[in-house]
Amino acid sequence: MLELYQFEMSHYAEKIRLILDYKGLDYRKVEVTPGVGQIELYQLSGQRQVPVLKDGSEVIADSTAIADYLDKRYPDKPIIPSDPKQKGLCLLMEQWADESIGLNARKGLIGSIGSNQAFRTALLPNSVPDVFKNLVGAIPHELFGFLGMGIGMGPEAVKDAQAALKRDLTALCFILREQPYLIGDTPTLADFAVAGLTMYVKFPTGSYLNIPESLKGKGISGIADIGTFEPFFTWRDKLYADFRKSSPFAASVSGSPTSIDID
Ligand SMILES: N[C@@H](CCC(=O)N[C@@H](CS)C(=O)NCC(=O)O)C(=O)O
Repeated sequence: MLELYQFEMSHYAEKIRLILDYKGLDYRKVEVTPGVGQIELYQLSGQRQVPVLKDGSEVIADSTAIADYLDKRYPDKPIIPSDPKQKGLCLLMEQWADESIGLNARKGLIGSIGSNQAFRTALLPNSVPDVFKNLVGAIPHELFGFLGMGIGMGPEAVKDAQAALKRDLTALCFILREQPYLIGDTPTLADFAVAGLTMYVKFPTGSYLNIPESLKGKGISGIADIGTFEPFFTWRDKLYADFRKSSPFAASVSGSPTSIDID
C-alpha cells in the first residue's frame, strides 16, 4: 500500500491527500514527529521535509515530484492535462500555488497566531495539557512578533504576505467566475495545489482533517473572516465535498514515525 509520510497540519501534504483521494488510491498516513521523526525521514528520503511518498521500493520527496509520479504511475483520472496549452497553464499554476500561496499562507498564519490568543492555543495538538495551552495563550502577541522577526517574519513581512494572498485570491475568484475548475471543465493538479495550499488561509470545515474543531473555518484574520473571498471558499468547499475523503479517526503523533491505517 502507498504510504504518505506527512504532518497532518502540512498544506503541501494536503495537496497530495487531495490528489490521492481524487484518484481513489488507498494509502496509509505515517505521521512524522517534528524533529526526531525528521531524522528517520532523512534516512528514508535524503531530505527532511514532508510530504514523502513511499510506493514499494520507490521513495519520492516533494509534492510536485509526488504529483508527477502519481499521474504517471496511476494514469486513471489524470490530473495533468495532455493538451499542451492546458498542461503549461496547469504546471504554471501549480508552481505559483506552491511558491506564492504556500509560502505567504505560512507567514500569514504566523501573524494570525501571534495576534489571536484563542487561535494559538487551538493550534496546539490535543495531547498538550490545558495548563501548557493556557501558558502559550498568555504569551503576549508582541513576543510572537519578536519571534517572527528573529526568523525573518516581522510585522512588515506578515503584512506583505497577507496583501499578496489577497491578490492571489482575487485573481482566483476572477477565473472561477468563468469556469468550474482553474484550467477548464475538469479538475487538474492546479485545483488540488490551490485547494491544499490555501489550507492555512482558512481551515476547511467537515471531517477531512484531524485538527481541533475550534480551528475549522478559521484562518488568517482579514481574509478568512470577511465575505470578499467567499466565492473562492465556496468553490473549495465543493471540491472537498466532491473529491476529498473524510478522515475516519484521529492520528497519534508521538515517538518516531507511526504507521496509521486509514483504510
Ligand atoms: N517544496 C516542498 C515544500 C514542503 C514543505 O515546506 N514542508 C514543510 C511542512 S508544510 C516541512 O516539512 N517543514 C519541516 C522542515 O522544513 O524541517 C514540497 O512541495 O513538498
